[in-house]
Amino acid sequence: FVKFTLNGKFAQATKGTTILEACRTNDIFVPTLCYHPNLSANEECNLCLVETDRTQRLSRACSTIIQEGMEIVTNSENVVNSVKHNLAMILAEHPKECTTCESNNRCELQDLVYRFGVIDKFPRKQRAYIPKDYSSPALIRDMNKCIKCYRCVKACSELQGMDILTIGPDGIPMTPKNKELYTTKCINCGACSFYCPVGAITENSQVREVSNLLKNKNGKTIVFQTAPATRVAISEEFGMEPGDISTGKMVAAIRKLGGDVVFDTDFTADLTIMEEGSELLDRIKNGGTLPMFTSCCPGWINLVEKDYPDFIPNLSSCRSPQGMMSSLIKNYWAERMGIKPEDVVVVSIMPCTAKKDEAVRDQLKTDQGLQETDYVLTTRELAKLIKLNKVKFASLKESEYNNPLGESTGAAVIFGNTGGVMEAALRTAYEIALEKPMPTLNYTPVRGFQGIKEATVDFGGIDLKVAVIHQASNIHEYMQKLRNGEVSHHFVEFMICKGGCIGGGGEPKSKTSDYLEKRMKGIYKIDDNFKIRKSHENEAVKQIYEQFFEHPLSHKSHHFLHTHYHD
Ligand code: HC0
Ligand code: SF4
Repeated sequence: FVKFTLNGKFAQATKGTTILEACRTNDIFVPTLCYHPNLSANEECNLCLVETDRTQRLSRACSTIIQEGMEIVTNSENVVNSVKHNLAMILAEHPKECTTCESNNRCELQDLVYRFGVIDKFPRKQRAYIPKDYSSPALIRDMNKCIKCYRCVKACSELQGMDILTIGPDGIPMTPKNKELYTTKCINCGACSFYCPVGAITENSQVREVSNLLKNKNGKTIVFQTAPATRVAISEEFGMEPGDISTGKMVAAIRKLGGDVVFDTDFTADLTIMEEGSELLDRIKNGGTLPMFTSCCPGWINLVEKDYPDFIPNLSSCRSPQGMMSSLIKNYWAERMGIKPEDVVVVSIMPCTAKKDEAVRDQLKTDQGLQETDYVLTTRELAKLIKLNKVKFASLKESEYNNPLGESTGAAVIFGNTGGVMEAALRTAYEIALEKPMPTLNYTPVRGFQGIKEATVDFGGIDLKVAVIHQASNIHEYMQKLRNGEVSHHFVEFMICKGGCIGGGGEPKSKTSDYLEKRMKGIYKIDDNFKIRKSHENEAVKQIYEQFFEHPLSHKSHHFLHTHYHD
């Protein structure tokens, strides 16, 4: 331990602690823009200034290690004036477009400028205009708003191992050869947008379109679907804790906004297990390509298509649950309801920016050429829509999903956590193959935050070898090992974001250090409380097979629930 004083009060911390970490533990506010606890420190923004001795010399709190006996002052006039000066310099280069900026009200620069009462005193420093990049359906880049904190660069390289963004000659992050994002090897994961403190990289928002649609329906029926991971994260936008379960309030809010029908993507997560589990057993029995890879994460699909096209045959042919749900709504449900598919608009609520990209895939259109998922709003965007309409989320009375496509199980909701698809698949595949339930439903070897998890399940005669990988940097490591023949598995689950969908690039930008753990716990709590925790026991799933698909992997399921990929 080292002992020191913090604004005159005695404190202690373990050796090696930075001043910034100690301030945060002691609830002392220190302004930062380039710092994020999940990324390495880079000393770019010059805002975390503190005095560390009795002179007025300033140090950066993010990179200064506390020494025994240090006298740290964070609130002197000298510190405050220096922070204000540095903020004013950043502001001089920043476009004043707050009122129309996607990041308005969640912008870290805006917060600090307000908090310190910074006056926009310097003459505008004109930077050469950089054309906005609207190429991606998932993300928009307006690098004129960049404050050179490089959190996007670090998210892309340190967390995702993608290295799409590098620091350009003018100090602004750039894509390879300055190409439009969509034409690079970017997988649209949205990690860059999640970590951007301002509005330089944001989700390609469809809030206005959906808002207008809900106000002026023009005879259309608006059908929503909500992904597993949204229900434990949206709460954070309304002052509740990460992991607080808001399923019923989220459904109620959507109804209040004008949504006509609300289905649960969890229903098609159960359906995915039926199809994908059967596909796995079929591949094992009939010598199909192994290991089979899960196919529900659209960032992962982009990565295979762009970086590992030789592994396309390993991908399950199942559409993602989002894709299956939209297909069911337009091709099955609409007809049953006597509504023309062109009069149905599907709005999908996802924790993920890459789902916006998945939605526009050519393969995911109806036979008549209609896009099946019309709009994708991230969890952040749904929260914005709710706030714009002044819906009092926290006090809403809970509402239930519509049926039959709103019925689900505990197996479906755990899709939102890394390892969840695997655990759900094992619960069903084991029981179908061995005609007895798995000894334990909570299959812990595939749970938790370890980057690469491996397990062997005794599948009555064969040892089924499975692996679960999350976060793109770990995926690169695994794929290298697979190429080199250093690993061998039957079935592998891949999720591009850390923690799985709960850590999606479109989730609320929570600042606590434990938000992922809390969201993960929230998901497992929902599963624990479900009466039915296995996909094949979902009555509505059984019914849809009886009435329409007949059996998994039938001709009809192939047509409506499966897909193919680009190489
Ligand atoms: Fe996921 Fe999904 S679980 S990818 O992580 O499979 O986005 O939440 O909706 O589609 O269900 C995301 C989350 C989904 C899909 C489901 C899968
Ligand atoms: Fe990198 Fe993901 Fe951002 Fe693309 S979306 S630039 S891969 S962090």
